[in-house]
Amino acid sequence: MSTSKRILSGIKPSGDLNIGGYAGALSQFVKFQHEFESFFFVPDLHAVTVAQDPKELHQRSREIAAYYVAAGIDPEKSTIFLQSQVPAHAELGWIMETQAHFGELNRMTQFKEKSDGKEGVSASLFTYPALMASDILLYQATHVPVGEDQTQHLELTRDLANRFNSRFGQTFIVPEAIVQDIGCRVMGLDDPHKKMSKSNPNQASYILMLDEPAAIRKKFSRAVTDSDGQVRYDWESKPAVSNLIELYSLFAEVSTEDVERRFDGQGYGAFKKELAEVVIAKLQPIQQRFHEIVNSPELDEILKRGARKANEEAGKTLLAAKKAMGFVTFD
Ligand code: ATP
Ligand code: LTN
Repeated sequence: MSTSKRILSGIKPSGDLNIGGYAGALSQFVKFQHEFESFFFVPDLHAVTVAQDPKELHQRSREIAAYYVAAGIDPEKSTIFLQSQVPAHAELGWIMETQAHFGELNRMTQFKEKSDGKEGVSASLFTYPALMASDILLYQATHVPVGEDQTQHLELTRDLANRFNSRFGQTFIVPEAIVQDIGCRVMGLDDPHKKMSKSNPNQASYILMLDEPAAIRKKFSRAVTDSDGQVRYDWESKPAVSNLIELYSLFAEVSTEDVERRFDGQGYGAFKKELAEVVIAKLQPIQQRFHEIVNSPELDEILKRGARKANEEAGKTLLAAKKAMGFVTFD
């Protein structure tokens, strides 16, 4: 079993990526690839737990992979692949369902939020965290960089790994979540109490990775603030401004104290204008590379190579897990 430091993470191809996903996930992937052996995948099997249009799913899956490369993940160093091209995910996912308790799955807040008030909720939306555990455990990941909303799923993954190991013998590494302080929970521009999310019907509440500069300037100029006029980082009393400070800090790669100092006494107008410019500056090269690669044979090659490597790695763990459980295997 591998003991080196490894990360695995992914972004669902279920909608247009916004800068919350960039802050909480993608920018972290880019940073950590140098420190860890890395696996970045597109959880397309997770996306279909809610209905997806086949054409859109197809295109969005390519898009997420293209964002990985465009944002700076080096496909020579990291493995980039599509979940549906590695059958072991579904197979270990089933095994994880046999280990997960109904009550545990029933406590997952993401399930509650996504199923609340909906008709025809799929069984897979309920068992989703078991598949997520399989994604992580198959690669013996030691660390999983995610936004704050995924920490509950990570806790369950740890519980399932421990449960399996104690029932059947040491098989899986028990992974740790990495949730960084800044940007792990980017809030909507219209409401600092709601996560920035593409499911919000108010389009001004989020900035998409592919938004044009004019749209970005407009959305930031309309972002809610408060009435005291000071650029001060204080989530308790100034959540809307603190959210913008975190975004500035993340996109300009400076500390939140630096942001406070820079805009001391300047008011929100100047701050928001410059925030829009730092976000535009960071997104522009990513957008350009994204458009070059998204429908290219280069991306196909990266994904094919990634699938080969991922199948190899995942196959080893799956076999070990099946043997440990007593399935007859011939190898
Ligand atoms: P949905 O809003 O449809 O549930 P999502 O954006 O939460 O989707 P993904 O696109 O798979 O789901 O998210 C990818 C990663 O980005 C996850 O690690 C998630 O925690 C992180 N993330 C998503 N939104 C935010 C946000 N507003 N702030 C910080 N991190 C986020
Ligand atoms: N559940 C995550 C997406 C996801 C994931 C994973 C993230 C599926 N499998 C494995 C990290 C590791 C989400 O909703 N954002």
